[in-house]
Formats: sequence, structure tokens, C-alpha cells
Amino acid sequence: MAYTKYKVVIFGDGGVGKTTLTNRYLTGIFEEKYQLTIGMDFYLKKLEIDGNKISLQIWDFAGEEKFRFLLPSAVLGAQGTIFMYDITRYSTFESLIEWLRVFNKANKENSQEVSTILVGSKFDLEENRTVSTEEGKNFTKENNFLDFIECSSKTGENVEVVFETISRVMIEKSGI
Ligand SMILES: Nc1nc2c(ncn2[C@@H]2O[C@H](COP(=O)(O)OP(=O)(O)OP(=O)(O)O)[C@@H](O)[C@H]2O)c(=O)[nH]1
Ligand SMILES: [Mg+2]
Repeated sequence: MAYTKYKVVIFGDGGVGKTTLTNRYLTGIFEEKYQLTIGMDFYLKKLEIDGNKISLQIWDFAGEEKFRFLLPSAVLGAQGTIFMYDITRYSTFESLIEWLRVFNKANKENSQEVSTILVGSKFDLEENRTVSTEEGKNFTKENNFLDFIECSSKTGENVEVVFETISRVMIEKSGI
């Protein structure tokens, strides 16, 4: 059976941990030092989910504002998005509204339906938490996101769950 291609884009403020999450998922390594993403990076992962073979294209989009003009090209053809914030920095949670706005604007030209989940990062830093789990859950409901996961790229907790969940919801929507 051939692999079905799915494209997922990760959005969220600079430093929330998009690149670290992707690397942890693909290599198992946690990168401690912060190296900001220029524009965007692109990765491929083949996986099998509930008997479906899929080839997952992961687009890791830069958080820094000056790259925002690239967003329409990142969104083009995407079936899934992961919106991410850092549970220890409230401002990254508040920024989700702006991320949603620019995403929705860019997505108007996209003919496909896009499945979105919310991810709260840095779950290992519980003692520094400023965004409650409840707030994450509420945001998910209010914006009709399909799921909400808190994860840690440091401990690895829920890292695979994030990519399995987004894959699953994209598969469900595509109806294969
Ligand atoms: N403790 C902890 N630190 C993390 C976690 N995930 C990421 N970090 C740290 O957060 C910093 C920023 O991570 P990045 O993955 O580079 O952030 P980014 O979202 O890709 O940022 P931009 O590329 O600027 O958009 C790095 O120093 C990471 O080590 C986590 O789960 N726990
Ligand atoms: Mg990055």
C-alpha cells in the first residue's frame, strides 16, 4: 500500500519550542540551546497509524514576526495545523488569537478543510506554569480545535501523542 501524504504546519511565538518538539519527535534528542528558525524548516516522517501508512510533512514555521509574510505559502495545501504556546509564558498563549487571525486570512485561499489541535509546551516546567490546563481546554473548545495536549520535549512526555493525534484527525477528515 502506498503512503498517503499529509502536510501539517506548526505555529506559535518564538521560543515556544516548535523546532525542539519536531527534533525530539524525529531524533529523540532534546536540544537545550535556542536557535531561532529562519523562515521555516521542513521535515518528513513516515508512520503507520491505525493501519494507515502516511508520509507526514512537518512544516516548522518561524515564530518571529518578520517572517509572517511567508505564512500563506506555508499554509498552502496543509491539511493540519498545530497551534503551540508555552505554558510558562502567558504572552505566548495570548498570541494565539493573532496566530489564528493570520492563519484564517491566509487559509481563505486554501480549498481544503484544515484540522487544528492546540499544544501547550514545556510541561516539565510545572512550577513555572502561568497558563492553566483549564485555560488551554477552554481555548480549544471556543475555537473548535479538535484536541488539546500538553507535552514536554525535555522528558518526551506526549511528544509522539502530538504527531499521532494530528495525523489521526487529518486521516479522519480526509475520509480514507
Ligand atoms: N524545559 C523545556 N524547555 C524546552 C522545551 N521545549 C523547548 N524548550 C526550550 O525552549 C527554547 C526554544 O525552543 P525552540 O524549539 O527553538 O523554539 P521555536 O518555537 O522553534 O522558536 P522560533 O524558531 O523562534 O519560532 C530552547 O532553548 C529549548 O531547549 C520543553 O519541553 N521543556
Ligand atoms: Mg524554531
